[in-house]
Amino acid sequence: MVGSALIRRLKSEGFADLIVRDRSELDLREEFAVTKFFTEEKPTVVILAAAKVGGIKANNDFPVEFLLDNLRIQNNVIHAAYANGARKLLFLGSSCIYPKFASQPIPETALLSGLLEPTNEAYAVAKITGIKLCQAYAREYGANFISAMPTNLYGPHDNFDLETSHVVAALLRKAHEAKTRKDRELIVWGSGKPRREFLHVDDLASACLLLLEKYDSSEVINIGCGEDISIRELAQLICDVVGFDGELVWDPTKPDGVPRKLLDVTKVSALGWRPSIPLRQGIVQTYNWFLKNVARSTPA
Ligand code: GFB
Repeated sequence: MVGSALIRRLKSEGFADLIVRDRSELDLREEFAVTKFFTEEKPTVVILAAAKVGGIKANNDFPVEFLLDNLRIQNNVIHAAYANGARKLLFLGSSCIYPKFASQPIPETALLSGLLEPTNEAYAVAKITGIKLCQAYAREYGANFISAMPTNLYGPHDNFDLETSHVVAALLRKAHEAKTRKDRELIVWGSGKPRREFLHVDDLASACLLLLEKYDSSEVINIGCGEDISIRELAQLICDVVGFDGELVWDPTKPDGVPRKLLDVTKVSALGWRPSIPLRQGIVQTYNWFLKNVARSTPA
């Protein structure tokens, strides 16, 4: 999802010399393959968007894979970028790196100031390690390696698998299938009380381009839209967009996760960046993408 948004944006800005590999062409967990790729291609600028990602349930179920795969990917790519003279590297982390009970909105200075949310601690530790590795290359070797922390993302090419997806994709698919089956109920995980900030992936891509052009500090920088909503409000919004009018049924056996993770976006705003896609408009666009690209091929 993030990679395809970055490619769309870079191409629209006229960057023609993009070197792209998908997972089937290059497994970034394999050190030899990554070393060979970087030695051959010697990219000038590297955007590390690849990661093992997932929603709250996937993170909670597979801590080994979330820790090990992401450490392997990060260690391989960040070192190979340095060893092959990359002029700049942008590492993408996540808002889950911040403490469970960080003050809201969360400033970048909150990093490592408290205990993490248990459900995604493995992924958070991997991402914090990636930040620290970039900062170490900057300090020891003067590498221009920067780290950006996006808030919860959604958009085209998201993962719509109901077991491993994030909440927006999951609820869009659930509401669509409930409407198609003429169900009278839709199961939503948790209590509905947690609050989340959602950024369309095309807005993230525009922020990444600005950081590549204007940001050269190894200090972490947040990327978010500056407002959040409760999961209950999100579920109601998605049902309205999809046109499902049944009842929401809450499943307390599923975790709520962190109560809130609204990012302080003062730093990125000071660079002149603003998001441009309001949540409802972004959800409508993502639903239309889902209808064209996923709904037909997925049995309800
Ligand atoms: O998006 P989500 O899976 O990740 O869940 P987090 C957000 C909230 O939505 C949680 C609720 O409170 C979920 O319980 N929710 C309700 C649902 N219904 C559903 C559903 O059908 N599917 C899902 N997935 N959630 C992730 C981290 O936390 O945030 C990742 O685990 C990453 O590592 C990502 O950092 C950005 O926002 O809770």
